[in-house]
Amino acid sequence: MSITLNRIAEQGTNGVAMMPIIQGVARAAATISALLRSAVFKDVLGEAGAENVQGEQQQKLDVLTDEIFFQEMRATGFVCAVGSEEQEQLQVVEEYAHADWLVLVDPLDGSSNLDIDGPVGTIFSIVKRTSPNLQRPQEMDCLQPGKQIVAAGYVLYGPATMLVCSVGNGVEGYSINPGTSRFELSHPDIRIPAQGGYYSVNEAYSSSWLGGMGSRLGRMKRETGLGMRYVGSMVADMHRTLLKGGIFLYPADENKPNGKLRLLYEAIPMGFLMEQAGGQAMSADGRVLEVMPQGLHQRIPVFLGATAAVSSLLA
Ligand code: AHM
Ligand code: MG
Repeated sequence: MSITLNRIAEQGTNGVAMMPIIQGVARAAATISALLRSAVFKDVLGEAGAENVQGEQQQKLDVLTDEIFFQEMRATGFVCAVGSEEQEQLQVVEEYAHADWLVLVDPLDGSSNLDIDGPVGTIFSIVKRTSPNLQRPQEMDCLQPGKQIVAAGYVLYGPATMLVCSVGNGVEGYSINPGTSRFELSHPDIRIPAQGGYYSVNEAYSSSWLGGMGSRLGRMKRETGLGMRYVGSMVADMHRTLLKGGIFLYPADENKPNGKLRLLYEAIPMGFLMEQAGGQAMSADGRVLEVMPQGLHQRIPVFLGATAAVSSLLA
């Protein structure tokens, strides 16, 4: 008998509250997965002709997936606003502006992989609003340190479509079963292996890394003997790191003094999952989950992985 997402309701103190929102994420994921499979036959690949708030070219699929995700969050009835990497400002769900929960999302991470049929993903986290429910939700409601988020996860659109999530009670993975079209539990209790695995970083930037990262990485490679893998799609690189062990990092460099990855949309949700899976999630000055966000689109260097690898790198 297969186990469905309903199992989330039985987990920890937040499972019941989180389940309808994570089911909304799953509906969005199923729609996005189908859209990606048929994208090459429709006019939805390539650039949308606009830049996002980060000054990056938006792909048509960035725009479409952002809209799909927002509509599914609205449909849950439990989400008062969505903060998205693709939107400069918080998007309020007008009908449910008094609801308790905000969702932060990178609807299509790694979208530079789309042209080569490479893996991409959706990353999300869920926080409880801090403003009174009678008010409209505001940006401030999103600016909470990662240790206060209640749930996070990602969807990997690879050979299988997989939802990996945590409600603060460990990490589980559910895969779409093409026979039933439902997400079914495929990876219970994901724990990062303490030893082995790979290091994963864009080493092309090593000559301009800051903070002595080049020599730190050299030392870590000697101490751990890890091999190297890098997809350039954070969800795929994190997924491998969680399942196989090792470390994923995106350090600061001369051209990107705060790194590339976004605190709210990428670092916090992935850091939450990494800690829930028994690993470490660090930035330049300490735990990712302790960093107080200053803005919706803030960037931060990240070092996520097994304790031995992270300690060896940052010692
Ligand atoms: P995106 O959100 O615009 O897709 O950018 C984030 C992606 C991550 O998935 C990945 O880890 C990183 O950018 C790769 O960057 P680089 O090409 O500099 O190695
Ligand atoms: Mg993105």
